[in-house]
Amino acid sequence: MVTANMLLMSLCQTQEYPKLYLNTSVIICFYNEDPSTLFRTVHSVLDQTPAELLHEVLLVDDSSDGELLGNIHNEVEEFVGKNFPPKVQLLKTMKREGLIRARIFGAKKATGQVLIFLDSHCEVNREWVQPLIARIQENRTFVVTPIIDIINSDTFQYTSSPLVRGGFNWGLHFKWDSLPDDTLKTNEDFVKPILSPTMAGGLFAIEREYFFDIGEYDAGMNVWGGENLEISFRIWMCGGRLEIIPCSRVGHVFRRRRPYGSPNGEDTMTYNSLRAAHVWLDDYIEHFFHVRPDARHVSYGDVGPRQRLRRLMKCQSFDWYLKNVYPELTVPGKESNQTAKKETIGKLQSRRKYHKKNYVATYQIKLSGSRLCVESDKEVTSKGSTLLLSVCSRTKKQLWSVTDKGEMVLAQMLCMESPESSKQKPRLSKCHEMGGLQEWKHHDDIDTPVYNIAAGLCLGISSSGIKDFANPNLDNTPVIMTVCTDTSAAKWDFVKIP
Ligand code: UD2
Ligand code: MN
Repeated sequence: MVTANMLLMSLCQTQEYPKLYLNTSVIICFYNEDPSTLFRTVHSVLDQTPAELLHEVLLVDDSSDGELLGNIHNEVEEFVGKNFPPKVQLLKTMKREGLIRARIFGAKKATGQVLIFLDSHCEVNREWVQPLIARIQENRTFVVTPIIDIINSDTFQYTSSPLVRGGFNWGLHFKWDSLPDDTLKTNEDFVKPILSPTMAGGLFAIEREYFFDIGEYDAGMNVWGGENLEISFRIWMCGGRLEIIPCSRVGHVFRRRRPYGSPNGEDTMTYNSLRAAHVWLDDYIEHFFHVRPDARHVSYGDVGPRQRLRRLMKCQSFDWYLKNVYPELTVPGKESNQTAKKETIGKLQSRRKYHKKNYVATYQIKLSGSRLCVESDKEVTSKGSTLLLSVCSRTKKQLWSVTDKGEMVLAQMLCMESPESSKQKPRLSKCHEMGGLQEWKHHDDIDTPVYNIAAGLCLGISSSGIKDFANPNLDNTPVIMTVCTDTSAAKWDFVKIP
């Protein structure tokens, strides 16, 4: 089976771009980053970007003060002077500003025509920059992001991410959403820009003057969090457009823990989200307070200048944004017609097609490097069964048939279903044919993560046993759902049963 990502790679290789005439300033802010990781990021940019398109790389030290890592600034300064060409420059803020003001600081020093922001722990992939610049050349109000691939924080192993887009929930947390139905119909659809309601935040390209025209960032935001939704709302509501460009890929180290806090222990995510909400959400702010009652009386500084900016630019309402850009978001109390309709159709279809599944192949799902397979803890007909690891054998309880919709059906009876949060375990459930928690992404060979987009989680085993795959005590270990970058997320071999 050709996976979506293999298809994408071959399609991207044959893409042709127009003559590229905009050059770029790559801006990398860092605070207490391990210098070797920062250098790795810079090396990848120098190696993978055509020199004529790379005007400069600005490293912005946000006044790092890490004790564990020694004097980071001096170390970076010395290394940059010795090992990098003059177009790599090191800058430093006067005091710790947080990533939002550090990025504004970098942007103001930049002189390239396109700004590209990267986190300080990335690895850009082949031909990453061309598709981004090409798109901005078409229209300066397009703000574009690469697909963010995953670099494992323990091994630095690089894994490609599935095609998803950015959304958020009413707690104003960013989340990944699967693409709307019918987005990917033809081969060309796989390489075309994907409209995205929001961006993850760290990695994007924007024409330099446009960045300032639409109000850079809210400089009143502190340290970390929320600025990604704020700039996303602003771009869409004030006449721009946010896209993911599938042929541009950049790996990012997803860490279990950030190596810093905020200076006064302040919850900057809430503070910043409140600022964004008061400027952009109009009456919809009540939905935020509904899930965050604690935030209603938290102070958020002065947002007057940002509200004036919104008026000055004559931006659209949040209602417009929800209707036109993100109709998929459920507004509490207003079940959208679209979802209601989809559900009815879905139910009808599942009744009609229940016995006519398109099976692609049947597999045992083996924990990589072990002799243990995923098995149901009860009979294959038993709804609600949880899953555990057991020595691989050709019992019905271990035979998973994969359908063309990404379902994994045990003994062609019940579907593996992910819970919504990692607090619960995956279980066997009646197949409903509507994707969601029953839709899984994986490669059909060895060493693959098994990802559930709807849950945003991966199949794993409880972390106690994972380091020692040969350990026979892993027998009977429960299978769980876990954050994909966590050590308890496992790699699996899909062993095809002829
Ligand atoms: C994500 C974004 C990140 C940012 C954040 C929300 C991706 C891949 N990453 O979190 O870019 O949008 O969401 O705010 O989309 N930094 C400073 N000063 C500080 C703190 C951080 O310069 O006071 C730097 C840090 O070294 C890094 C960047 O800002 O290069 C982003 O920080 P992060 O990697 O801790 O954020 P991340 O990836 O968890
Ligand atoms: Mn990061």
